[in-house]
Order: sequence, then structure tokens, then C-alpha cells
Amino acid sequence: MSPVAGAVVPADPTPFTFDPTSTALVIIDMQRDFVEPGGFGETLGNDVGLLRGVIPPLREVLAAARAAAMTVIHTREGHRPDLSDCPPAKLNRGNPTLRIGAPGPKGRILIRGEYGHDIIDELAPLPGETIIDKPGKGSFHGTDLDERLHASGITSLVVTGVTTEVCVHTTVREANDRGYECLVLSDCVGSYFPEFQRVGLAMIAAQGGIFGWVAPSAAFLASLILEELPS
Ligand code: C5J
Repeated sequence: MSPVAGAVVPADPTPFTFDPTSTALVIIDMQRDFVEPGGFGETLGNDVGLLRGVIPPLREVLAAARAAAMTVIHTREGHRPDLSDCPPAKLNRGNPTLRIGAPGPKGRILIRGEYGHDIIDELAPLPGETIIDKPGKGSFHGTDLDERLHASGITSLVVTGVTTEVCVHTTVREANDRGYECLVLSDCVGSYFPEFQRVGLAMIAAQGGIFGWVAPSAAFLASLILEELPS
């Protein structure tokens, strides 16, 4: 596939136009600690099954983005083994059965280098794809993501991953403030709370697209396939 400038995705609130050569697919925190039983997400009392529906459509989107030679960015939320980058406010908040840094069934919870901190096998990064290790909810806070995107000439982001109202939302808001155009794929983002999924997506596209655009993955995939057709 050789994409050309100006792919158009029917989206909410208006069509989203993007050039695949200046657009990155961002896959947020598809880590075992969030989407598999026994991880941090489950220790907070969440049903991880609610996030797992994201995996099949996201695999398709990832394959299409790779075929279109788009930039692919994976993020992981987590901390240094000594927790020096984990503020007490984050460490102590909530009531998990296992805290960040505690030994869990998949290694220390949300600690870099541990099995549970890594990305699920189904969406494993390929060599050469960027992995951003982030200490916060947003992908820009405490990372060099902005510098990397600028260096690669990226101006638009197709945003996927978990969870919709936390790390996806924070990242989209951070990106919007930095001038990136963000398309969020509605079936490729997931929440432990169905009502937050619905409202989280509505908030992005509200007020004429206050943070960005929202579309199902099928619309994004069709836009890439249309680019293949001879004019
Ligand atoms: C959370 C995330 N929910 N990736 N992290 O703590 O959204």
C-alpha cells in the first residue's frame, strides 16, 4: 500500500482528513497489568474482560497502519523499580488489594521490566516501533513523545488503547493543547465503566470537536484501503 496525502475518515463531529505520512497510530497502555487477570486493573476491583473487546479491532488497525507504513507508537504506564518517579499521591490513592510496586502474579505491579508491565502478546511492538514509558496518565507528561513526534514530522494522531476516560483522555487533551489533530477510534479504546466509555467519547467530539474526532475503526480502515485504489 502506498498512501497519499488526504485520506478522509467519516467522523464525529466532521470528516477527519489526514496524511498517513504525517500521522502516527498511538496505542495506549495495552499492558498485561491493565487487560489481563491478576494485574493492577483487577486489583482496583475492575472487570478486565471489559477491556479485552478492544484487542481484535485494534489488531486489525495495527496491521493496516503497519502496511501503510504509518508511524506506530506504543505507550506503557509504569514506574522505576525504586518508585522514585511515582508521586505519593498516586501510590497511596485508591484502595487496591495490591499497590504499585507490590509483588503480584505477573511481577511487581506497574514496574518497568516486569512481565505485567509489558504489552500484551497480541499487540507486541515490532522492532523499530517506538515505545514510550510514561509515569503518568498522559503520554506527554514526563516523556519525550512531543520531541519524537516533531522530529518525525507527525502532526496527527490516531489514538487507541486503554482506558478511555483516563490515559486515552489525558493523552488526547495533552496532544490537543500541543496542536496535534487527534482521531480516537471508538471500538479500539476501552473502559472498565460502560458509562465512562460512552461519555468519554462524547466529550472528545462535543462542541465542534473540542479535543478531536471520533470514528469507528472500520471507517479508518476503509480510508486507508481507498488510498490504494487508482484514481
Ligand atoms: C489507568 C490507564 N486507568 N492506562 N491507566 O490507571 O488508563
